[in-house]
Amino acid sequence: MQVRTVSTTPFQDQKPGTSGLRKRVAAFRQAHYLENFVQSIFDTIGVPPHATLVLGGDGRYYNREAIQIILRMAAANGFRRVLAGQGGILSTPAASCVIRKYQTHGGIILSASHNPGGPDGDFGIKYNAANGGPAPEKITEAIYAQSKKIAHYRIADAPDVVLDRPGDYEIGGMTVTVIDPVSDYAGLMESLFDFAAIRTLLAGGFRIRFDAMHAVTGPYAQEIFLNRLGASADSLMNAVPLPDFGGGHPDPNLTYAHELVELLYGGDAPDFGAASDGDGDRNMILGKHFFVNPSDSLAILAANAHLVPGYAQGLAGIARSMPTSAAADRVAEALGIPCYETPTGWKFFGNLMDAGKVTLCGEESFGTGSDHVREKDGLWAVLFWLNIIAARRQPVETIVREHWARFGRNFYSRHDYEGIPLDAASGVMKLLLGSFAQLQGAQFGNLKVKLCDDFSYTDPVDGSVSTGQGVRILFTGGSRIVFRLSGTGTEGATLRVYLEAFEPDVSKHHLDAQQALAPLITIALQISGLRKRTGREKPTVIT
Ligand code: VG1
Ligand code: CO
Repeated sequence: MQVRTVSTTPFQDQKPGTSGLRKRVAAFRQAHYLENFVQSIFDTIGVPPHATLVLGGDGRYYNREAIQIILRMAAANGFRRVLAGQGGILSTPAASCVIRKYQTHGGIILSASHNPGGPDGDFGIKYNAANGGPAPEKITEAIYAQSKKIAHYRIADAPDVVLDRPGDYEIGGMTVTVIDPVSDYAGLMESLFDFAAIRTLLAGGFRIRFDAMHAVTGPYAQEIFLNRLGASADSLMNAVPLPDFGGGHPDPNLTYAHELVELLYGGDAPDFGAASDGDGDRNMILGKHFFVNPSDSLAILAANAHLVPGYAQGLAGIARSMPTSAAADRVAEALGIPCYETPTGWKFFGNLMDAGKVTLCGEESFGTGSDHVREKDGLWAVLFWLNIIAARRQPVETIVREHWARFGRNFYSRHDYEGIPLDAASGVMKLLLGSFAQLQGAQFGNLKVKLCDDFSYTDPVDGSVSTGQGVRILFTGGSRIVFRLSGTGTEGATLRVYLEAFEPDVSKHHLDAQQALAPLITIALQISGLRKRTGREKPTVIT
């Protein structure tokens, strides 16, 4: 094998965000750009003898080219084997599953998740460690530091590997094992959930509709819902992955998954609707004419986990990201288990799961998962819901309303201001950070500020500290407003405003969330001056 050592110069912008490095496709296509980052990963993690790497992506534009480059670099950097998804495909949770099942050294996942794809869209890359989870901050920081001083990368001269048929292929002394991207994952799902009960539910006329949004979950949904659970073919939509996701925005929320939403809110609606994102780690759950807030979803899964075979032995604990509503906290309290509050991003859950401190984790951003893998998992959440419905024999809406009646309702919403100028976004944050003294104890109508701070987190397992994780304005009575800048965008800045109010009174649970949160929305606009600074009258997306 001919290994070339190529001289290169660093790029200054390879800092991983909330979930890996995301840039426009055009940025990744610059000479040496991808190679620099991949070499920085290998230099940081070290490649021990006989190491195996998992490699796959969400199938978006540039996925195949990137995989060929990474295979040649893996061979040149001393990997013994790469497990690659057939066709270059592996959903994020499936990659996590494969890393764990085959006890590999780690994996590289190519995805920009819910960001649009195509030649003018986004591409992304992230490294997951041997536990199957996103590399923790100290590793992503080290990769970034390495990317700023890199001088060479190593790459083998070898022809492309055919990725379209399972089997073993040789490249520069390294074996590439092309695996079926679906079967290990589908097997894991079957081991956790009561497939027989779900099959009976579906056979009895319960109608479901799953929207893969032209992204990676299509083949997984085909195998799990159609082949293994006997759902009818019309249960799936947009199930063929496309490199540009059909021109859409593969983000399962009320705005971007509107095709599914219209069906579920229309006449003769199915009983259950769900969608997943570009790389398969997010989920949206809908009932007939009903939307399940993701924060509520986490709480409801926890409260009903005893009905699901994989979790019937009990939960060790729950973790949620800071902006996620406190609905899960009350369930944890009732179950007598701990609830942890972490910064945004799945990488903060890994240590807690590895240490056996938590079983379920969730984020308000349509992410839920458990310690079965170390990523959030879209189809897992859908199956969890179907298992609960099969056991309780109640519609989605009834399950949610009964939950609120028992635990109280956490009205919740997130308002995103996307693509605003960077200086306007940082101006808003700076203003807020400078107003803590003034806000502390301030009275707004019947809401009184109890505390404001810039959230920081000390990992209870390794003691690492993460600061600057979002401005929190906490009111007496449990209401709060959180302001945060997104760490996954590729253009301008996205300001996220998270709003939450707790309502124990069941006679008010029917209210619309925006209506119930109106006083908080007014306060948020007032104290941040965001309309003036951003020139935006309204958020781009409300979830
Ligand atoms: C967003 C979400 C966060 C999630 C992250 C990755 O991050 O808010 O909860 O973990 O995306 O999800 P940010 O920094 O833009 O708010 V995914 O499906 O893109 O891997
Ligand atoms: Co995702």
